[in-house]
Amino acid sequence: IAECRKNIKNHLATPIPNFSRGSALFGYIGIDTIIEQMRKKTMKTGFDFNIMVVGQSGLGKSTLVNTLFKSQVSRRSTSWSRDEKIPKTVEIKSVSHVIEEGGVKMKLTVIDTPGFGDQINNENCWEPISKYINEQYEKFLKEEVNIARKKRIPDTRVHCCLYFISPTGHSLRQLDIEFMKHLSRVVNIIPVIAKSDTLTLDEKTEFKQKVRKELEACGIECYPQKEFDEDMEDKSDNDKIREAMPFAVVGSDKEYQANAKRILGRKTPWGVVEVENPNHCEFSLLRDFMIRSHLQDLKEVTHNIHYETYRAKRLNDNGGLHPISSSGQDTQESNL
Ligand SMILES: Nc1nc2c(ncn2[C@@H]2O[C@H](COP(=O)(O)OP(=O)(O)OP(=O)(O)O)[C@@H](O)[C@H]2O)c(=O)[nH]1
Ligand SMILES: [Mg+2]
Repeated sequence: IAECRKNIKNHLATPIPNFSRGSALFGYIGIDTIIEQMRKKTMKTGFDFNIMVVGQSGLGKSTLVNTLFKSQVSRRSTSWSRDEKIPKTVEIKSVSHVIEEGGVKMKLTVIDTPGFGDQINNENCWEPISKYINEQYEKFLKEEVNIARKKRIPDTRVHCCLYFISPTGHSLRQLDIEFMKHLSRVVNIIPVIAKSDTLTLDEKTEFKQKVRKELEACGIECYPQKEFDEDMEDKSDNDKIREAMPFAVVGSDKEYQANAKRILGRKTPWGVVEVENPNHCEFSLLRDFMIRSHLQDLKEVTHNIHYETYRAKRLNDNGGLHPISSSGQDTQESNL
């Protein structure tokens, strides 16, 4: 106690260097170390991030899945080789890859879906996709209401859905509008213009503008949704993104040699379209937007808005979901 008193006396005797700082009156508490504590925790547990690709058949969805894994996203992780020709996708399939950077582990899962819109009757063709998304919410909800719930529930919910628009240069198809109208309420949709190497620069600019106008006219709210901008800074950052959307992408899983560097690209008679070169297409802009600037926000909107809506509806409909005991199935904790 005497030691303690002495310390306090000494402390009070020391002149306070900066009166404008409230905490200076009492000395440094260390509130800001929370950041370091959170960083350590995240490094230990890692995190899940799930992207889904959706759109009509043949627009390059499976190719873009490979592009994502072969691009700088995962270059530093174990080598990813899948060089055979990409077949037509016939069922929903997910590919996961643990990527580690600066000691932080991310389990990136990309969910590939079969193209739709090539049937005679395309009515409700988005149903299998909407079913898959809801199934992941249901899985999470069941884990949450479990009496003996896990410390960390594996997150398989779709954090962002890349919707592929055909590079027609005309307008959106009715099917695109219907899909986005239905799904934008349950998942974060990011529209992309597929195979943008088929458009000239002017066509691309014009088409992007047209798509933005059409989406607005149809009342479709893609990610980042205006209503969830938290402050003016958020709004001005997101406005820039909303003005740049939809990102015009090019996909490829073939590597070429350029200036002593291996690059992902598409070889044409008039040169190589470099997938990760921002002067050639917007793939790297899209990737940086999803991973470098908005990853946490995509996860938060999924959890706080989309999942919460599902959860409230489900609990209401059911008159309160009964606790479910551990089924033994799918109960493995995330092993990140
Ligand atoms: N020009 C061009 N062709 C592409 C691009 N991406 C993919 N392709 C080609 O388009 C064809 C179809 O690609 P996939 O990736 O199988 O298309 P998908 O959307 O997965 O098709 P489904 O599985 O039937 O839904 C392949 O021949 C690809 O090489 C691109 O960005 N530009
Ligand atoms: Mg496919």
